[in-house]
Amino acid sequence: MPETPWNKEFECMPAEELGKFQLKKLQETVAWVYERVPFYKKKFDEAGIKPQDVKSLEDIAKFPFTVKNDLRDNYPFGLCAVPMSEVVRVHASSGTTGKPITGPYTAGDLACWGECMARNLWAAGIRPDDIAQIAYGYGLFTGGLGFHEGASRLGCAIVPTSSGQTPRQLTIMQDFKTTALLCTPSYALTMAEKAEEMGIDLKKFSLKVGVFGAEPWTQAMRKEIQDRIGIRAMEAYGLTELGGPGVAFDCEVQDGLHINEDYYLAEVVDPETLKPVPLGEEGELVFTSLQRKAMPMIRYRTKDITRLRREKCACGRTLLKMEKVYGRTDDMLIISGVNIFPSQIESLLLEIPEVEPQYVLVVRKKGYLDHLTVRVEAKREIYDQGPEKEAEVEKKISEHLKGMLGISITIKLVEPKLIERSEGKAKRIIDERPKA
Ligand code: DLL
Repeated sequence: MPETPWNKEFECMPAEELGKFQLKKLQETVAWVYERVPFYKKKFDEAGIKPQDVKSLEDIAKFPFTVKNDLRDNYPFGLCAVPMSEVVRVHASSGTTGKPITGPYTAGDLACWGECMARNLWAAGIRPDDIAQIAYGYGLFTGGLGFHEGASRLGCAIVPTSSGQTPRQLTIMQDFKTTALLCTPSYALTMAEKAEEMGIDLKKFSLKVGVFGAEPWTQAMRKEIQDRIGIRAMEAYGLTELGGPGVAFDCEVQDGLHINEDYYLAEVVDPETLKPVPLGEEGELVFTSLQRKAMPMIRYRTKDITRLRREKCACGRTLLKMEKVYGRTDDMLIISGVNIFPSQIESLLLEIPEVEPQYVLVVRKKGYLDHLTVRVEAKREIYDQGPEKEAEVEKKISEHLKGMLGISITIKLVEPKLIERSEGKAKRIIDERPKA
């Protein structure tokens, strides 16, 4: 028997009833921003659409999109729909270029965040008697405090270590008998590796579950974490622009992430034509927030690539599912005309027993063409066998990638521990192409 969800009413609501709820919230949200945010008023007026034109959920397609640059242009609080006196917290994402993206919250927004995250943690199997070590970064990043909000709501014991200082994390984990580890998947692997180095067997710890997110990771990486740490590896998805983690989460079935549909209206669009695609087809994920007050988002283009599925999950939840994010439209590499996501390469590397799951992709220009080199760490026993063995493994990987992806990729085996370890989001791509 599946366990009852945190919020059975909404997580198991029949689709028709949920649709009615969403429509009401959508009408309120578009009216809210139209009246309060000049940016949205202008954009809606230009598109010839008024809040009262929203008669069905499909009408969302008539609204203009919002993109990251709109947030940058209105930095820091130009898209805020409430006076500062009602804002109680501001988060921000570092972003790779330019100004950060800000995310203000009202007290009500924080309460909603706590609810969304409590669903996530509960679905992962975390209960009030658990001890949750939050090793996502605390600060402007939404990871640490977002999980904190949810864990407080759920009522488990919080150990707010934040990220970094790995040996100390491990000591605390052992001494406090931590049962749930919350961090990025790449940091979980960094911890596993550190533990192995220190001769510590994490499987003997009290850990039973981890909730990982904030960066793309494959099913193969999930398995690796589960096997190495001896826990169930569960997932969280979200982004600063929509309030951080808590947008979607996976359940015990581990087959797709349930979207908190009473808070977020999801669409998938073709990234080129920007037309909505039918359920089940791949495209860019677009969200409209339905209950946020400080900074609602209308049709925010996430750049994350996935598919949506409406199906009754074996866990009992009726919430729409999104598949694990395959990658982003903007970290998609095009090598010899083939679109490649780092996650595809990761899955293939994890099939090679001679290497560690530590890699970076280096993109360079060779003549007119982009060329990809994968630097991946050899296992110690392979590396110690010397250059001949290395060349043999490089050839093996290169042939494997060529067979699966159809393109030639240079493989460079590197010494164990050479690749910089992640304490937060892993940096997987080094782009050495000249800037246009
Ligand atoms: O990473 C929020 C978060 C914190 C999510 C903790 C989960 C756990 P940003 O820093 O704004 O927010 O980055 C958002 O990270 O558009 C995705 O590309 C990526 N991302 C987040 N979660 C996942 C995931 C947080 N589970 C961007 N799988 C998003 C794949 C993810 N990518």
